[in-house]
Amino acid sequence: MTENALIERLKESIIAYDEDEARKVAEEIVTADIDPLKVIEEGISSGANVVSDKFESEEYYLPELMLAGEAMQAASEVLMGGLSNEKRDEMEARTVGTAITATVFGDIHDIGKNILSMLLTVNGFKVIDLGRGVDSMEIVQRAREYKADIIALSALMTTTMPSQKEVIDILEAMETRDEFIVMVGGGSTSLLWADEIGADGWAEIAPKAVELAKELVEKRRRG
Ligand code: B12
Repeated sequence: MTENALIERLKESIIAYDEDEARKVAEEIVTADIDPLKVIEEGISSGANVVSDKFESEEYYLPELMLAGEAMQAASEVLMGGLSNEKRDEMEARTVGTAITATVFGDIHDIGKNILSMLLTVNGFKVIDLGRGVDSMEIVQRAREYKADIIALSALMTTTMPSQKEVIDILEAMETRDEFIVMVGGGSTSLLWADEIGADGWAEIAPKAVELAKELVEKRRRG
């Protein structure tokens, strides 16, 4: 089966909320040595968008959304496993910087955040993943505790985006805003939103987020 056909099969398995098939195809993709990052964008994310449209048009309801989420999670775990093995050999153990990652308060969507955490790790960052639905104050406290370079905040819903702003507001109130690079992202966010709340960076997809994270850390070190 060609590369594109496998990616299409993965996308279809997500739309059909078929976790077993999604895992199976992801395993075939890893064996076929296809770039996992391409698969995340063209298979998983584009499948997620179709599921999202079906949810909005009420063709799908919450159970379908949940099953599709499990299929996405299963596939991304297999793909990330493949990626980290491959990258582990290539990359020296080095720390580019320390990053705190979290899905913000009130939001349980963590598939994208988990992908971001994994990509930051294989690109040499020390990552402290605080999980999902994390309280803003806890994020700030942990960032200070670990002397993090980056705070990366994921939000998938319009109702939880304000928690990204809340983290920045707390940093400002504590007069520690300058100590951290704050990056925001996740389905419902945009560059405009990032600018509006005074974040340092935004990216639409995790691989771009990693590039930007590296650039921002580098820039900060140069002063
Ligand atoms: C799967 C899913 C679920 C799963 C989540 C499973 C899990 N463990 O994450 C389940 C079924 C649990 C779920 C629940 C709900 N969901 Co939901 N869900 C989705 C869905 C279909 C896909 C999300 C996803 O994983 N995408 C794939 C990943 C790879 O993409 P991503 O997260 O965007 O991440 C990428 C980038 O954004 C970026 N990125 C991510 N984080 C960060 C951080 C930084 C710093 C940067 C730079 C980049 C970055 O990199 C990632 C990889 O490239 C979306 C639709 C969509 N298209 O987003 C709806 C969606 C987000 N859900 C929605 C809703 C409404 C809900 C519920 C409220 C439903 C309900 N009535 O209960 C609950 C929420 C409960 C809560 N309190 O959080 C709405 C939100 C609407 C809105 N705009 O506010 C959406 C948009 C669906 C819709 N069209 O209505 N959901």
